[in-house]
Amino acid sequence: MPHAEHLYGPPNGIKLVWKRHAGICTGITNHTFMAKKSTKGSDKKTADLQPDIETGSNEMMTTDQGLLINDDQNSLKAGERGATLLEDFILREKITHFDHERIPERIVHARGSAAHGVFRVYEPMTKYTKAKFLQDPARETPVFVRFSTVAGSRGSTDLARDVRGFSVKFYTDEGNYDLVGNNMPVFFIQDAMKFPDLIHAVKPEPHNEIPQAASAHDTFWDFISLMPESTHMIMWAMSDRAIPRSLRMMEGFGVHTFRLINDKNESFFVKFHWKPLLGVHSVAWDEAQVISGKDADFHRRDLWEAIESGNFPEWELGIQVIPQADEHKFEFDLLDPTKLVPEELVPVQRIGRLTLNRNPDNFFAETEQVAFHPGHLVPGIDFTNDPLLQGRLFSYTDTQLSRLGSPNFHEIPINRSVNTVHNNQRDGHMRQQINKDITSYSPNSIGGGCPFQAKAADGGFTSYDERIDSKKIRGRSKSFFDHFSQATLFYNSQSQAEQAHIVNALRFELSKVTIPAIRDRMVGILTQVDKGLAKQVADALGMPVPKKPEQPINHSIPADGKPAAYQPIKVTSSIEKSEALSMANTVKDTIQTRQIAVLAADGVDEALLNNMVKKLTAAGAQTKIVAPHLGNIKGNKGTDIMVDQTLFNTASVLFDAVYVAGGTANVKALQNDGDALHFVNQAYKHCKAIATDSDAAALLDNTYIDKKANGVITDGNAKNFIAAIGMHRFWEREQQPKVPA
Ligand code: HDE
Repeated sequence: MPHAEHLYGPPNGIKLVWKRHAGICTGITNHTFMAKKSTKGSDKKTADLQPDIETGSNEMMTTDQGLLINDDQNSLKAGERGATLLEDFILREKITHFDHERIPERIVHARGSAAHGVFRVYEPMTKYTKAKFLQDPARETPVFVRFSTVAGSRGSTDLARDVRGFSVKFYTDEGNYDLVGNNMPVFFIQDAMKFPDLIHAVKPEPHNEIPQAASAHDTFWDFISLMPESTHMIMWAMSDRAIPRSLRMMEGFGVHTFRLINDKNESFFVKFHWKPLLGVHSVAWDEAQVISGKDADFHRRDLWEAIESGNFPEWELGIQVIPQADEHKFEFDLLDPTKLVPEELVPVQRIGRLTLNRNPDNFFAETEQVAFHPGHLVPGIDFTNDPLLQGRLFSYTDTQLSRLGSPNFHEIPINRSVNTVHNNQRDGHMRQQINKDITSYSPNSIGGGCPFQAKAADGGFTSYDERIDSKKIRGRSKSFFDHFSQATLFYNSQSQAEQAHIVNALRFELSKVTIPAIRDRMVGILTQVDKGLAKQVADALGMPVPKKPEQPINHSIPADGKPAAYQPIKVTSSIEKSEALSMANTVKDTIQTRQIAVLAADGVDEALLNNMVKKLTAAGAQTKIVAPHLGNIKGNKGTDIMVDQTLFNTASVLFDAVYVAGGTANVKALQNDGDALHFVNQAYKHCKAIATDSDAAALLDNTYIDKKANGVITDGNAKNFIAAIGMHRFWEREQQPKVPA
């Protein structure tokens, strides 16, 4: 046994460094989420409440039954070269566990990233709701937030053109409250009955499972072109909102109209919003496609790194409150999830702040096993009859049963309520709780009647006593028949550049459709939104705008009618434009957490480089030295400067802006380096801020860059560069002759 000592500890010379909990085995604790105070960076030391089994420095490897393992390198064999013995229970335990490591991925929203954090309300919301977590500004409510794409599978790219999920689990003292929303305020369909159809249409086609995480294919547009109620959502999905710069720079929306209920049992309709403090920003479509190849984890990495470096992402919770009496005041139906309530009609009140301050410790245990449900409510919040929401109330528990495999999914640490759970639910797969009482029924006398029901005054949940008095019907209200006016409102509210991006997205997607009749129907629908939009799309598809567009058939049945096709209508919107719908009006005065590439080679002017890096860092940005090789480069004064990334292993699309430092030898090297030229060309193509020191401006002569264009700074002025980065992008550059790569 020449290597025997290796089996009993680390090989000589290798010092084991345990990541955390050195010397302590925490075992499985009862709860994960007691508020963890966190200042800067990760607060792993306080993670002593974590529900994972940690390895201490003196601990030995065991089987799942706790038996110490003597040899984890070799299976048990009949002789040195013999067959493996069935008797080897240690091998079988290990392989069996491995074979069952995967659980079914979510049918939608499979690709996700999450973080822990806290929520705090600014003022008591007593006027509108009795929900306790919305009363006390001194109280921090722990949260777990999961972001996701919808269509792709678990390993798909972050940068797919898609809706983003934005799910928040509040661990309140009154039980878990889940706000399971999206980054767009409306949805494709009005009735839950159509959800499986929508998802079947957008998922990869069943014969060849192509394309992954993309809506640009026949079945999706076939369905959409026959579902005029999707038109408003399609405008959002084709806009830049579908390709966010960062999960930290997205809005969130509850989508449906919910209810707030106060302690006098008064009900208010409410729309929920999340407003990111860094503003709402997106990337260019060409950029998104390149990022998908260069770094498919772009959003996941960005979220993780921001939290690790102490740059905690923040959002304000906004509410639009509509008194019960105003239910029918609008030209749209509040129960119709294809409509938003323009902020001009009902302003958004910002009532609290969400801060994400801790990364999960284990992706599977937390991000994968978290189970959201729009039906996880607390007293003071309730549903409306939105038919999409009503269908969701069934779906989410049902899906957890197949995904997590047991009705005990609420006992998985990430899903546990901080309020102690007492009820008569018992047993089932993987039950964790050991109930010691003999009564699992109510009423009982043996158990003293426990657990008791809670009075409403003591926090017992009561549903809002909405009056319902009607016939059973399959159909929908005529107030749901307008499918185009808010699609037009959205399009009209966009800046010129944003409109151009919608046109291009539709051109891209529809050009991937192989069946001409589908393209015809879609362009026909677009004529209902805006004639100019339809014409521009049709031109790129090489087809005429249908003279008499095929009237889209609405398949829903009027509540009072027969099951015959009828035409959707377009009502006149009471406003023509809504500022809040355009990202052009977002926050543009901060460069916090922006990633800046500093291109440099041997001979770089150290003074200029240091000065720029210092100023960018002071303004909150993060700089990376990108050079032709790894290791160090030599500055013009002979100093070794450490390189972060190379022109070969990174790319311009992974940065927000580029700075090219001065220095004669440096400029000469970069000027003749194809990768460096490609780097700045691409930054220019994607309309990013570019700065050079005065002598380094010569490098731009070898590129497609117009030195006079907006956002191009050629005198090394840091102040102007910082202001330009804050603008996010200079989309007007897209009008100029295009950069080829
Ligand atoms: Fe979901 N949705 N959904 N959805 N949804 C799921 O639940 C469903 C809808 C949303 O990070 C599933 O646990 C139906 C609207 C998010 O874990 C499933 C309908 C909105 C997430 C499901 C909708 C959403 C989901 C899949 C139409 C925005 C990810 C896995 C009636 C308001 C949650 C799961 C996470 C996940 C069903 C429509 C948001 C299958 C039937 C509208 C953010 O239950």
